[in-house]
Amino acid sequence: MKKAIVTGISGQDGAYLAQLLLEKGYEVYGTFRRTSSVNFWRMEELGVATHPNLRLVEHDVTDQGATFALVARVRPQEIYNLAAQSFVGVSFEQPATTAQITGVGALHFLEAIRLIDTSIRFYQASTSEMFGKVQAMPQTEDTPFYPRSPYGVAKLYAHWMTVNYRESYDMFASSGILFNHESPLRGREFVTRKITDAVAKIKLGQLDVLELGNLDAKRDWGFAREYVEGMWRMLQAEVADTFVLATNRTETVRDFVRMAFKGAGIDVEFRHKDLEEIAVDTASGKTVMRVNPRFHRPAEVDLLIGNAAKAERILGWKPQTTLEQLCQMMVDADLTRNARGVSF
Ligand code: NDP
Ligand code: GDR
Repeated sequence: MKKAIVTGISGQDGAYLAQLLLEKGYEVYGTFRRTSSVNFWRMEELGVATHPNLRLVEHDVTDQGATFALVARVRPQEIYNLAAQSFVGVSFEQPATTAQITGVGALHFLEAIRLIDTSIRFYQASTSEMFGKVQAMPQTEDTPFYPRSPYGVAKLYAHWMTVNYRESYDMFASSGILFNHESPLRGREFVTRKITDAVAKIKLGQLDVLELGNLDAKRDWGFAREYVEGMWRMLQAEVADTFVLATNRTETVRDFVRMAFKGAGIDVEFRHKDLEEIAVDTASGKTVMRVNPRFHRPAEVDLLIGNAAKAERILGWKPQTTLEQLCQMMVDADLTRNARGVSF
């Protein structure tokens, strides 16, 4: 039985990847950090939290000694490093914490592999945030990086260390530059889920108005379940490499707002009021969305659109779910949860 360590098991991708690897017959060592109230709601929703081949292990990626001990004890064939302080907005307030977790955390695993067993395959969760300020469209593995947040800078460090260890020590260390991927398991602070959760609450009469920041930002949004399949394929490939995973379609946050309201049967119109943009329910005339400058970031990534041709050619990976289907899936899940009074 193959063994894999998955860091960040309590997060969106961790839950989907755990499910995928367990289905493939792996023994999964899912790591989570110690908190006063542990929450595995995502794995519970997927029905894998109590799977007999899942071992939940306490571990913090900022602890180098603990990382060595973990790798030496488990001796996995594969390590997927998904743990991160992954919220871009917070990285401006906690840049040093973000650097330690999101940047140096990856180095601890690379060092552990170098010193313990270089045959262990390593996946680093890199991100389109590394492209940051637009240098080319669409973005590919060859597009220059220009990160626009402490999160993006930390991820860039981890990405280059992964490339450097691959080239220096002949290690199988791959980096997946994944564009935004969403799902009903997305954290509620991220914009798509914030929108679908609020739309569901507005539909159910539990909330009046959704407040957002920059509506003009454009993102390439895909479905998380398909993206974790791409991670796994990267570690099954013949050679380690860097791959972009994306849908090659970009839409504004405003478009996603319209789509989500439509998914709940509400038609909205965007207008300006007191210099700020609002969205009005055309049936009731009520304001259901307004811009609050509190949600603007000190620096923004304006436009992301990726080209995953290399992943399709070498890994046979291709996104299947359209943004409309993804949005509807998220709205439906949030309608069900909020109707039951359950909201994660
Ligand atoms: P989440 O924020 O949902 O999950 C992040 C995970 O990291 C959580 O399990 C979190 O634990 C864990 N974590 C945070 N700090 C530590 C720490 N010090 N030690 C151990 N674990 C820690 O992110 P996603 O699942 O969406 O993303 C997975 C990875 O992919 C992340 O690295 C993210 O940056 C990256 N990525 C994500 C993209 C996306 O669109 N989703 C796109 C590109 C890259 P806890 O539950 O305790 O907070
Ligand atoms: P992002 O995702 O920063 O792309 O990082 P997020 O959903 O937070 O923001 C997307 C865009 O929406 C704009 N926006 C808002 N964002 C949030 N969170 N809340 C708001 O109210 C709001 N209003 C407008 C943002 O300014 C931004 O332009 C995600 C994370 O998963 C990273 O870990 C990952 O690396 C990248 O995607 C790819």
